[in-house]
Amino acid sequence: MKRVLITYRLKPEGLTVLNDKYELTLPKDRSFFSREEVLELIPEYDVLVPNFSFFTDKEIMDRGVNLELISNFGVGFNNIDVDYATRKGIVVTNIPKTTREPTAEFAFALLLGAARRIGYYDRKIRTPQGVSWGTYTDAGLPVFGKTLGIIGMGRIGQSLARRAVASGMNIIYNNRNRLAEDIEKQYSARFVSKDELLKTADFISLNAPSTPETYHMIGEKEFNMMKQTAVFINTARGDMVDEKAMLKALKENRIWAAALDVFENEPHILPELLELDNVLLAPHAGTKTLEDRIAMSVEMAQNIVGFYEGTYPISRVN
Ligand code: 8YV
Repeated sequence: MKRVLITYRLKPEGLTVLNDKYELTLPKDRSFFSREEVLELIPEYDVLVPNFSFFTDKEIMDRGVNLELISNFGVGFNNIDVDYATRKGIVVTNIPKTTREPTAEFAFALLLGAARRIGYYDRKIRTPQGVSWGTYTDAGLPVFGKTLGIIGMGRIGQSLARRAVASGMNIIYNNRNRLAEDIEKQYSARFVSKDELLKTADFISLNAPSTPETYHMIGEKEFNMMKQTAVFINTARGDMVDEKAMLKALKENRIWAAALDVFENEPHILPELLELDNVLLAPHAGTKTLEDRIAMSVEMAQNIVGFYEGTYPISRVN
């Protein structure tokens, strides 16, 4: 029986795909195994299931002498040294199907929330001084008729575009490769350079993967290129943005607002960001619904079954 080490508390519905056929170990009384615990256990296991916060590096793979598969619980795999896994002949899989719609939905919720200042209103209305109910209040920004610039037009970017188009937005995008014409047509999306996108978009959403090439791809120079009324949304990975430069841009009102689900040093958030009214914050919650977590668990488990039994197509990243 193949042995599977899961570093976090997975939903039982996901486990039913594996039960009886695989021997599973996962933390029962808390959310995560510590790195030390994984290092201790890993030599006995064939499969490792990390989540985005478990760094699966050389040390883990070298200790995992029986490791054949790393079945990542997430679409992003910047937590895994994929090159090293490839060199060791370890297969790495991810879960692009079930993370697509919830992440796009959350990105759009953040876009609307930041534009219409929902977090700000909610915060203020609860305070003794309250909010202004006056006729002259013009705190928000409309979304209808505005341009959304999507950096990274993969699955999640396209699902975000679909929602934005339905809300009357125009789409421009930048991507490693230009999309096929029929796909562009679906969203009336126009391919532009990154600079043009930064200069002309009213809303800018980051939906690209975190790689060494995309590290700090949005920094001081990029924030300075944006419109003063720009809203920046990040549901991808925190390390793609120079957080200090973003803080400066927000403090100096160089841009209008930011809506953030991810941070450079999660779960640590720059304390000064917490003090700003033009920032909407979430705790890496893009896929945090019970239904989506169950679906993600099943997709992850099917990667394992597919790998060993060939009964499901698997999503390989190497
Ligand atoms: C999850 C994510 O919260 O899929 C990803 O890459 O960042 C999120 O969907 C995470 O993977 C859970 O570990």
